[in-house]
Amino acid sequence: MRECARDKQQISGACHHWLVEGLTPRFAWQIRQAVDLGPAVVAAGARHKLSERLVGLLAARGHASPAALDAWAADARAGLRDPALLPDAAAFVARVGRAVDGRERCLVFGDFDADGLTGLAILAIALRRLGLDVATYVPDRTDEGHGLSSAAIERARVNDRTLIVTADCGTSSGLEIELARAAGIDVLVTDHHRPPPALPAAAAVVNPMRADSTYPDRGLSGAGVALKCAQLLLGDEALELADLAAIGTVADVAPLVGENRSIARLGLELMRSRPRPGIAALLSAARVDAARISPESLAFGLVPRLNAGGRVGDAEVAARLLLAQDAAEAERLAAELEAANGVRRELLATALAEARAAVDAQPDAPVTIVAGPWPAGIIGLVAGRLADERGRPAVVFCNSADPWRGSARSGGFDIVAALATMAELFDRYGGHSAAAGCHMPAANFVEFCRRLQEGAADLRPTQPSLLIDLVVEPHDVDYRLLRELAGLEPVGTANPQPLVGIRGMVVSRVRRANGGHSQLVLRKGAEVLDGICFGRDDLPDVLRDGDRLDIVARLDSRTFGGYESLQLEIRDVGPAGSLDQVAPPLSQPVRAA
Ligand SMILES: [Mn+2]
Repeated sequence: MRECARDKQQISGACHHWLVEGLTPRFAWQIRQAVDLGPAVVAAGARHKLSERLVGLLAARGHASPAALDAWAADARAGLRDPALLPDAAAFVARVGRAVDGRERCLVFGDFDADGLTGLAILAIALRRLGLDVATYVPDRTDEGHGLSSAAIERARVNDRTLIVTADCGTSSGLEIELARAAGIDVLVTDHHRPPPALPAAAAVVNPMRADSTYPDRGLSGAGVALKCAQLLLGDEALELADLAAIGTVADVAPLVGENRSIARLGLELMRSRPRPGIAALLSAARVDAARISPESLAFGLVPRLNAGGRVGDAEVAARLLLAQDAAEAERLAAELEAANGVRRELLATALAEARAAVDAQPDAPVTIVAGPWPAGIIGLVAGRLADERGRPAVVFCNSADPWRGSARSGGFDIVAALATMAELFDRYGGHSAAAGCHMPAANFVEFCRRLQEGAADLRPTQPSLLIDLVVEPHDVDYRLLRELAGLEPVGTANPQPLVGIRGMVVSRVRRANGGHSQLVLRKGAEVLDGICFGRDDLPDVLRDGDRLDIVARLDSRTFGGYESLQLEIRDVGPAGSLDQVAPPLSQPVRAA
């Protein structure tokens, strides 16, 4: 063992220095590959008054040409595409025009999650602005499931509604659309889901994912497609609805690059400056300061509340909230959602505890599979948590009715491809590489477990990783760096929060904080920096004053007692020198254009 220079810090005979070295990072650290900036890129950065460090960060994230930097720095509206390029745009406009001329009554049908609900609100507002009589319909998650439902068609029929417009669904509802046609109802589909081989016989299928689509951006959410349809009808006036589209975009974890970045920028600005009543009520329920609203606060504050109705109560409440015109009504509906969200939280906590207890009995299984009497609206959340915690795929079933409902999360494994190899076990299944769902007769459970575990036998739990944007010395951590990092906003999916690796920070104080977190005071020269490490209550046991650490953190600014100060949101810690041991990228640096 190495000689310890700090005898007084020896603990129960062991040298403390050894303990710090024994502190290994929880994550696999990776450093984003630096790009060799050419003079044209440096010049483009200077033209937009971006610091060279920020240009370097952007280039390493793939914005490595003058054109990409121009697009990044441009006005948000400049990033919007021409909605007329969407497939069936002309048919959509023509059919709505006929409805206006004929004073037809319409029904807007939206999926029960936050993307569908915001898409529904966008379309309902846009169609009403044209003078149409519009009713809305949100299907029940348990009774009706995803896609246009026959109950909605029946509702339209008895109320003499002759046009249905879908939001975030409908591309796979061929049978229901036939039913509607037989009842004399036309359907306009607006959607972003991957289409089946045959498109439905709708009056229009506005979906950028169609095989024949030439739309230049394939990342739109369902609410994003709804916004583009509103643009077709209202022109620039539709951009007042970008707040709703931004929520749907974040809720659907759509990439915040390309057109989605523009939608997010426009929408966040609207929510900061003049939120509509429903959003103002949700922000105050979630205790989100409108001035600090971000994709992250939407994802953690607003989206779970909008989804709560669909999961444990009535999703129509969320639709009415988004459409509410006065503050009093909005507050009442937001309180209803708040109650549903509380129930959702309790159900999730109970289901998670029960599921964890069950899977503890199968520690070595390559896939976590568990069934329990949990609500169908909760099992996807349970599967997501188990996949994260255990670093491997998870499938969670609701077994309270036969067929069972199942929800799967990939944990880095193509789950829908695995389900496809045993399609005969399901009544139905679907999804994408990261998340999938199925309906399965209870009798098939044993066979399902056997085949999925066998198929995944080679899988090993993966150590989650942190991708570091920039490695700096402690004296580089200042407000200037924070401002430059803010140049990457809005951050979210596909444009993540920038992480900074900081070399050799010295621990000045460490203590346990409420809620299983640790608070650290770290020295940089003569000054100190406050840090918080969420979800780690072990640090006070392994760290002592004077220890030298490398840390990976996100920079933030906190206001406390009227003073603003930098704060480090620490994602991981390792002994000093850890950052120098991160393996360099295997490939050669990319040269910028
Ligand atoms: Mn969607």
